[in-house]
Amino acid sequence: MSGAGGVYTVREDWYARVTIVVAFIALLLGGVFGVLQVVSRTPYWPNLYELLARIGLSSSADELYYRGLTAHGVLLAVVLTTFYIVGLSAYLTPRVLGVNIKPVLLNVSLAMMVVGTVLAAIAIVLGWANVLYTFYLPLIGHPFFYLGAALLILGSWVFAAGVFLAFLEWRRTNPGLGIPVPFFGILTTFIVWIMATTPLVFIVLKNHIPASILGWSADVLETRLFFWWFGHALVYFWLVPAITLWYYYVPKVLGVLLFSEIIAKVAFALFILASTPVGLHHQFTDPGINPYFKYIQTVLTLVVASPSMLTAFNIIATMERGGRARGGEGLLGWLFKQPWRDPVYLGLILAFITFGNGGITGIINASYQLNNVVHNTAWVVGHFHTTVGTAVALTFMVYTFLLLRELYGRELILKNLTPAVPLLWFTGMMIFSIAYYVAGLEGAPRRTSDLTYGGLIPAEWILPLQIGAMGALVFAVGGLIFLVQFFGSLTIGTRIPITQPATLMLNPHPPGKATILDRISLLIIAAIVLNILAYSGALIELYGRGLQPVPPLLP
Ligand code: HAS
Repeated sequence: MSGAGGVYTVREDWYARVTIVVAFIALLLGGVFGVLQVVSRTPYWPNLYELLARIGLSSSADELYYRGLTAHGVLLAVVLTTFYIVGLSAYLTPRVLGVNIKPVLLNVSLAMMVVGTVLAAIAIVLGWANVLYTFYLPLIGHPFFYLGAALLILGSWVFAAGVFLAFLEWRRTNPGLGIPVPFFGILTTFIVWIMATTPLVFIVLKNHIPASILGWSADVLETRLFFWWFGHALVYFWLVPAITLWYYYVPKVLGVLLFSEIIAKVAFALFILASTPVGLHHQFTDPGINPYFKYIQTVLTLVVASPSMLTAFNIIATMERGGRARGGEGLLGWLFKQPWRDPVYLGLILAFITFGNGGITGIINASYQLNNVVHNTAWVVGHFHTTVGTAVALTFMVYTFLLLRELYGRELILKNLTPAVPLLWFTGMMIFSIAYYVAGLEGAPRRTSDLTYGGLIPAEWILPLQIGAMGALVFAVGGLIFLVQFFGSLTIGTRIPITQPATLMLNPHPPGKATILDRISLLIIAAIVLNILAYSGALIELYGRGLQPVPPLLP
């Protein structure tokens, strides 16, 4: 099949088809664990883990809860996102650039990622790694868990190498041309990913794998410092592809140009610069780190929040431009002229609006003082379900309605139900998140198997947690409809000829001349310098004081 510039996309499309199917298998399994969890930890609702323990799945409901929570977090926050993002990028890269990704890199990457996922899944499903998706030491899991995670990440690095090589090839044949916005998004995604995962790979090799295989002791604060150096940048690895799809699809459907291509590129550049040097905002309550270093990273956190605000402005201005071009008048008339009947558009905008909810709570989390109120409470659960759980996951789901036709060559089944997916997900998530914010502000904790505290649960927690659980069931129904449509279309959907990629991915912005923003190497150097500045103080403090290793502990 030929695409932009006559490029053949057979290998990339095969890779994308497989990885996106794996991503949605993860959504299916992770979703089941999510439902089990929310029902079981809602006060006065049945504890499903107790029933499962009674039929012999484990000796204790508590153990099953942590096993389920590990599975839920790893499947959704790691497997769903990573597999979807590499798949989407494999699909977009040749279409936007007109350059192929080297097939050998696609094959090696896929093999490593799948083997890694299977190894980690074995460890989690058998209850050998109840360490949650943050796997803080000294809690320790089976070596399969860490080796699997390492393979998954290294496999994605191999894919990233393919994207970078394709970019260099494009740059060689297009000197002086600005990078097309959708590809700028992909490039940003993988630059952030490599910068994020480098500290993680270092600490997993230094501490987790020796602790797991040889029982070596490790320093807890050192592990957490490197984990969060990765952990916050990770969220922009999830977010940037979603933003890329908003930038691509919103103007395309409205038939107008993006309000500002420069603002879009500035936003991506800021993500490259400031995604990684901010992890200390997850460690405000950790002792042993000088508050000055935490303050520096608080400021940088506000810097990394700014590209999201630029995105908000750019998308809303594009919507207004499109609405007015379609006849919308007055202050808000343009809102009624949006193509709301297009379920993909509707879903992307609902995901975008939900990001407003999650983003604002992120700013609250990032405040040194307010973080003390919300840290480790249900509030944080509300925050990440609106960000990664909706801004990202809902964007990926609704965009897949298009990919079913354009990538898999299948007609969507149960078409009339399609708008229900974004509407139920959005409504359920709003109820869930707001109720969990309220519960969190009342002090309800996250990550505890017994929320009733042996019958001593404060009355203020009960109603919000129950309302939140109802919201969760609403968005779970939306997710179920999506999964039925996705897997159903793949198996019984009518086969259709695949649209020419060139028409699907026609770039609404013909790229202009390169500017300073297209000097990717400068951005990378500046980002590395910023990381050194932001982290050197905390590292000198940590290593200067001397490590205090403790032996690993089985959960
Ligand atoms: Fe976060 C914890 C701070 C963004 C994910 N975050 C988490 C965790 C996850 C997560 C998973 O400072 C939990 C980790 C764990 O297990 O412990 N986060 C932020 C900040 C931002 C932020 C400042 N987070 C994200 C994104 C995520 C994500 C994006 C996933 C994709 N987060 C924190 C902090 C913690 C944290 C602390 C630690 C908490 C603790 O104590 O444990 C910012 O990047 C957010 C900027 C975004 C905005 C929103 C812009 C508005 C938009 C839409 C506007 C729409 C409108 C509607 C107005 C400022 C884009 C228009 C209407 C129409 C009709 C069109």
